[in-house]
Amino acid sequence: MKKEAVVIRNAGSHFYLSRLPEWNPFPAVLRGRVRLKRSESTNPVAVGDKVQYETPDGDISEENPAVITGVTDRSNYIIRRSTNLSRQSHVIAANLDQALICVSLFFPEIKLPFLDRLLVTCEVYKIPAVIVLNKVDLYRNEAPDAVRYFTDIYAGAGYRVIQTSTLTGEGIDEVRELCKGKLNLLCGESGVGKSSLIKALDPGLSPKTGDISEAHLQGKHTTSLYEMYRMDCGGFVIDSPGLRGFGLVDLEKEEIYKYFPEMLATGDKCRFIPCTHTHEPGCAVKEAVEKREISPERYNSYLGMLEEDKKFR
Ligand SMILES: Nc1nc2c(ncn2[C@@H]2O[C@H](COP(=O)(O)OP(=O)(O)O)[C@@H](O)[C@H]2O)c(=O)[nH]1
Ligand SMILES: [Mg+2]
Ligand SMILES: [Zn+2]
Repeated sequence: MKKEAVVIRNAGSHFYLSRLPEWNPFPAVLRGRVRLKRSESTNPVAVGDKVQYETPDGDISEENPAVITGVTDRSNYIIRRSTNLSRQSHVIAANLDQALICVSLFFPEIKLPFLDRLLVTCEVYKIPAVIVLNKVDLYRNEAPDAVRYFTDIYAGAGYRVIQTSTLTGEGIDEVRELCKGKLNLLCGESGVGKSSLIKALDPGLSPKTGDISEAHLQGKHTTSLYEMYRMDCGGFVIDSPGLRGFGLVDLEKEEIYKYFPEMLATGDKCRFIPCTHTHEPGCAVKEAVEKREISPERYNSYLGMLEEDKKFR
């Protein structure tokens, strides 16, 4: 009988598997054939993948790991480009129920185009996304307008925004409630508090936090660690390193606007179809931006993606 499990940890070519929803982590390696079959990405197997495996003779250990022999088709997955200039992709996680996109307005200062790219990626792969606005203890009193402005943009685009502080515990119950019974990916820039959030959601867990050199360590020679945690509340969460180069591979230029939910409806009303929503007369999207029904920031991110798209073709 084939044995099946889920990948719960991936660092380079090292894996941990577990049966879910049980939790019995054990080490595993990849059989070469699996590697070749899925060579379009730099990692053929990612956290969240359902895999088939064989057990070795004797007890499973780091020195005597299980062997992954196959991967079940994914219901969805999120990828990034391996490097800024390559078309090769790296699978971050697979089979997700929800993405929690962690941001902070300051410390580090938010980069809206980066957030929008994450959101578009989730839309492309039909993964429901929630924005976790963390560290509000640091700036909400000092910059209430910035908080309101941000929330208006993203609530206006149709996203749920939850204000949290892992320091005061604000908003943590709400996030935990959303995580129950789901496989959640926690993503966002380095330093916004992703690992701290996991600790706050379940104090029994201890992902590494506060490593300020994390971004710097993400160079070519270090291996990024993706790790799933089982939370007390009955949900699972994948911690990811600060992600850059979140790429959209194979997205037609004419399609990009469809992954901005607030542009999707408006984009049908343009005079010319297809419309790139840049220079065409009678463009309903541009009119909506002028009327501020669509936020100029989101539109700006859209334009940035169009530009970037050109570079990769
Ligand atoms: N003031 C404040 N600091 C936080 C909060 N959440 C995380 N931090 C701090 O931000 C730094 C980065 O946190 P970490 O969880 O490692 O971020 P990650 O890189 O996204 O995983 C650490 O020094 C945390 O103590 C928060 O809600 N409020
Ligand atoms: Mg972290
Ligand atoms: Zn248009």
